[in-house]
Amino acid sequence: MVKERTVPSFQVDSVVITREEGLMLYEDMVLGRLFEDKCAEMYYRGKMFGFVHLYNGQEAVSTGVIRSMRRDQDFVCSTYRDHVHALSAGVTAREVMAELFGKATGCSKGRGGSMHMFSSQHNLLGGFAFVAEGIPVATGAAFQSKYRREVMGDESSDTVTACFFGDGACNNGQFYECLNMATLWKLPILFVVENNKWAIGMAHERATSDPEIYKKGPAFGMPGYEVDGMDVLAVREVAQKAIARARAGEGPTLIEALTYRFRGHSLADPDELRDRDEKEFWFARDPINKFFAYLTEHNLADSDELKAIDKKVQDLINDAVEFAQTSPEPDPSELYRYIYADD
Ligand SMILES: Cc1ncc(C[n+]2csc(CCOP(=O)(O)OP(=O)(O)O)c2C)c(N)n1
Ligand SMILES: [Mg+2]
Repeated sequence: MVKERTVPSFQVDSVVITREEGLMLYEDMVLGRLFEDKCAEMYYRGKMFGFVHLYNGQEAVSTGVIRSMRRDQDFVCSTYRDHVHALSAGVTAREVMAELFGKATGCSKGRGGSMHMFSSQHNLLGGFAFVAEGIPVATGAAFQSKYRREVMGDESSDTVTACFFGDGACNNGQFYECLNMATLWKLPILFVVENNKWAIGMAHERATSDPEIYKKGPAFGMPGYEVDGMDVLAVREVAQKAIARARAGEGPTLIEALTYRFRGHSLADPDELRDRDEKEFWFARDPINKFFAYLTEHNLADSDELKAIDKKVQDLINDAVEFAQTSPEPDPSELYRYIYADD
């Protein structure tokens, strides 16, 4: 039997959510899951190229954090595993799918592909392909929020940045440098580690001095929280606390969400290294099934209603594929466009 880290307990009964919030969180997670399933299908049909990293299993983290933020005002920074962060941030399924197909209608105009989702409209700072590369960019975004308020006198500048990265990124120097500066300058940022136990084929415990990443927060003078990353309500509660702290000018927070990717590292990974028992343990904790049960048990929704949401989301994704397929390729004459911000 695999020995798993004990996930902190969370009292769901202490949570207050309205039916509307519950349905919104559910729909956001289902959108992430069904979108990724469709990507796998399209990738194996040869519709997209390069590496494609799916987010299945980790939905509660994206939804719990990003849907607690102010859409289009707060900033989100991602990694190469970025499709679902983009969707939670408000980028449409059409634009994300078209980007994956390399089409001119994609959110990065077809120039980025899977690992480089970007949207200035939704303050999505990008997916970054180098491990930990987004952390300094997100730290810079948090810095500008504070600079605008304190140096340029813009009282309304109270935006918050959420920076997502993996357990593997926490062994990279940029992580430590940014934690240091974020506390030093009390920056409004959430460092969200999605600890899915693996960095490609490297097990987290084999690669790091102290596998409990949240403990590194207090070492840099910021709170560190360990949270069940398969429970959207637990993630949401911790995120709300960290966002309130950041918005109040009290500084950064490190959140370690314990989660698991349900598929291989990328669609090119046969996923033969991870233990079967380990996978079964985490599959049984599927965040969508868990939240489905919560909503029905607490009489916030009935199963038919939730299944109708699944169907609506599936239709939306089918429409996104149709849109991507029928969209034009970028025009070769535009090869040098969108290199500089003025474009
Ligand atoms: C600087 C750098 N080194 C190595 C790689 C190759 N690489 C791509 S993903 C990855 C694993 C990262 O794992 P983690 O941060 O846990 O994120 P996850 O894939 O689990 O979401 C590595 C080593 C890279 N992209 N960038
Ligand atoms: Mg990982």
